[in-house]
Amino acid sequence: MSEKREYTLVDHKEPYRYDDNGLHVTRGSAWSGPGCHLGCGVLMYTDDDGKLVKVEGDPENPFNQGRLCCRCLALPEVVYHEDRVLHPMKRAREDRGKDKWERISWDEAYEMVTSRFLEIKEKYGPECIAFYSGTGRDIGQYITRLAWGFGSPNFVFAMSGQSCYSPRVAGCFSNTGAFWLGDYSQQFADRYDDPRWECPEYVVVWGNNPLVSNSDGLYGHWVIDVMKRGAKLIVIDPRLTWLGAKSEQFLQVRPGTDAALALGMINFIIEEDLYDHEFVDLWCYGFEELAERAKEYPLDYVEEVTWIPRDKIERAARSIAQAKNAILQWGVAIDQTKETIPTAQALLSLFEITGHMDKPGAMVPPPSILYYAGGWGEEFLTPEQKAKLIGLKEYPLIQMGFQEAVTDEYIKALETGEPYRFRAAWMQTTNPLVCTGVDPKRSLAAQNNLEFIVYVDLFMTPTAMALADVFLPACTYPERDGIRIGDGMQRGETINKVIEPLGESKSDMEICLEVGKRIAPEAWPWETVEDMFSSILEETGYDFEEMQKIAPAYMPFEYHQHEKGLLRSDGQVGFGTPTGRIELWSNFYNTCDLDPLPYFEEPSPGPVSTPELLDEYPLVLTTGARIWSMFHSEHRQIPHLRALHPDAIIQVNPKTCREYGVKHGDWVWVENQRGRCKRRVIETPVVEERVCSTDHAWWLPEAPAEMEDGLYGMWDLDVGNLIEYKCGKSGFGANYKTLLCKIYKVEEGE
Ligand SMILES: Nc1nc2c(c(=O)[nH]1)N[C@H]1C(S)=C(S)[C@@H](COP(=O)(O)OP(=O)(O)OC[C@H]3O[C@@H](n4cnc5c(=O)[nH]c(N)nc54)[C@H](O)[C@@H]3O)O[C@H]1N2
Ligand SMILES: Nc1nc2c(c(=O)[nH]1)N[C@H]1C(S)=C(S)[C@@H](COP(=O)(O)OP(=O)(O)OC[C@H]3O[C@@H](n4cnc5c(=O)[nH]c(N)nc54)[C@H](O)[C@@H]3O)O[C@H]1N2
Ligand code: SF4
Ligand SMILES: [Mo]
Repeated sequence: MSEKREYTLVDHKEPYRYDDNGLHVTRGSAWSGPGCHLGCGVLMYTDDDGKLVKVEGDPENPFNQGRLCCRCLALPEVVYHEDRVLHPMKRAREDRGKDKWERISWDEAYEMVTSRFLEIKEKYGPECIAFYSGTGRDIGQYITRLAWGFGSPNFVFAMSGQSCYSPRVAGCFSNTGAFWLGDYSQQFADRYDDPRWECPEYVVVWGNNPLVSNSDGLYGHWVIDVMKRGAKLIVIDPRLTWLGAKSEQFLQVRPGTDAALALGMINFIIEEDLYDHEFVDLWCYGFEELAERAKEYPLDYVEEVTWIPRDKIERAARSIAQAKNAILQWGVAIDQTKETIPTAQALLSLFEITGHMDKPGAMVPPPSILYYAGGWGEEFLTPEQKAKLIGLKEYPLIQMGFQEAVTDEYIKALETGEPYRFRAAWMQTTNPLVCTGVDPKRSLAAQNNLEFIVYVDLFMTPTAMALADVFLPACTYPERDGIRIGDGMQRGETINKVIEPLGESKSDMEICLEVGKRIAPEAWPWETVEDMFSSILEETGYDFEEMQKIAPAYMPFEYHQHEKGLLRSDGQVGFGTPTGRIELWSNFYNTCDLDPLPYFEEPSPGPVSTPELLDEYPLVLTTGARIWSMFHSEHRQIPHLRALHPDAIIQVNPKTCREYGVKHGDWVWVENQRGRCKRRVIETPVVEERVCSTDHAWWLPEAPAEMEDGLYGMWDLDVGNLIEYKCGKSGFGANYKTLLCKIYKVEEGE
């Protein structure tokens, strides 16, 4: 065991388990399942019968300071929901799509998985098995270890262009050698009171809706916390969000044109000589080239492209440039456009040339992440196997993200058997048919070519009903232990078991360990999950039990790391790039045969790139804006959460409603050249007349399950019907948030 790391701890009044008014309370961190991106501090209350009674926010936890959103408050409804699958099941391959499941024991399930996986490995090679994961949950790294330990490079996050987070991560690492987060003092145990922290002058919320989504390590209420301390907001969104309504400046952007907006601002800032000369001279590479490129984006042109009046763009650019410190609070809308890489590059460049990097209240690099969060188990993958990652040859940039296969190439591989035929898949924490994936008919046919599919989830889902051969039941977070090390600023937090897993469900980590031991014993040497957690925590000097007691534990943190040699592996000052500087002109993109400078490309289809479609499909459509009560395709069966958002909706401007003869509450078809889905109209001025915004990931757990009967109503509801598999030039990004459509009333009986 290493020496104990120096953590800053919270002065708790009670031990992590204590009694209160006849109930037993356990302090800990939330995570998944059900899904979420964060790990808020929770107090879980259980009774003498070992039942979870309620969950409250932990006021002593600096992260959320007692606050909690509806999904954690409704946790007991999830845990005890009658639809949970509580024992392993199997089904004959020819019965896919039918509700013909047969209960089996865990031993039989493990035996089936082990024998099929080992047989495929022996006959065809381990790369012929794909290991799928959904969005960031605390099981993510175990899935990559399962894949890599087994020898398969094919870790699949089944979004076209892996359009979530990975593109922004790849963009940041390629050109700065680090990842960057807004500094809301989350790295300090005493938060806003820490004397080192300074309040940002501006928070620029760009393609993100933090209050609702709490994504990627950011607790949305921090934006309000810093507003209360004086921060001003600029919100860039096609919809007037709650934060947008409270902002100093709201820029209602046309979906998919963010790169043009950022480049226009860069050009204006350089022309007006408002950039940070010292930071650019000392720490940036390629400024002249960026300035030259930005000249292609004069504000008259940018106004026309983005639909934002020029004076608003000027004001926002000036505010960002002249601010003492500012945060780029970007979101998934930046990933969900086909040319995401130059878009992310443009946004980041704007904050780089204005010097909002590595200082208090600006963008800061998270403290060194435990090895486990990066590429846990990567050492088991030989270079020869790694080279077989689907899409790596065509799109070398993908190695800078989360090392997922390029989904669009993977779907092709499933269809053609080239460069090799996939035989089986492990799907854990993902619902690719209605959520990550698009074009569900194509997606279903392609994945049906797999001979053997293992699916691990809490509930039956459309994907499992359509495709799985073995179903393994996972449990929720109060039913198991875990460690919360992942996204955002690192802190030691544990997930603490408070009730026994229901039925025969098991923790995801235990499932991975048990399967791992059987299919790749060298990678899974631990007896128990606790041993595994302690081994992950080894470099901290604490074992799992000790960490449970001291959590949350805050790592040391410093500002101005680039000036202190803390960002480079050789200990030199500067950034972890070939030039040692922030690369505005990207050497890495250049070696990947990509444009080294940011640019804007019109979304296609779109009102400018495909004018021929405009007569038929005159509206711009963005999809998937997050809703409070549901995490992607989850929570549809949870009564209190469903009540908050009972139907799949589309937001339409009142004037547009009148034009198309529809009104608030009507059911409409939303249709484009690829297909259609059903939506209920919300008449609202938050979207402008030319733009609509609609939900994603809809299915109805209450509807008939079998494929023949509509697969939980998904065929009519899936917005994926309107989206194609088509990634950007880098292998990243796809048009989830930039489509065209028309709307018309659903006829009676339809
Ligand atoms: N049109 C459109 N589509 C989108 C988006 C969009 O904006 N527009 N957003 C996309 C984005 S950004 C993402 S990340 C993807 C997300 O896609 P997914 O991560 O696949 O989405 P979920 O529906 O949250 O999760 C899938 C399944 O995981 C199960 N699950 C939850 N927690 C756990 C757990 O701890 N263990 C196990 N074993 N199972 C668990 C749930 O029950 C659910 O069935 O969707 C994408 N799809
Ligand atoms: N409750 C809940 N929370 C979630 C999730 C969930 O499903 N439910 N999903 C989680 C996941 S995986 C992710 S990735 C995050 C995502 O969290 P966010 O980044 O907040 O994602 P969205 O809500 O999809 O989009 C954010 C905003 O971008 C706007 N937008 C749409 N198109 C564009 C565009 O072209 N340009 C700009 N500038 N803005 C645009 C939308 O109107 C929306 O207000 O949320 C996570 N948190
Ligand atoms: S963001 Fe909401 S659902 Fe997620 S852990 Fe925090 S309170 Fe729970
Ligand atoms: Mo995501």
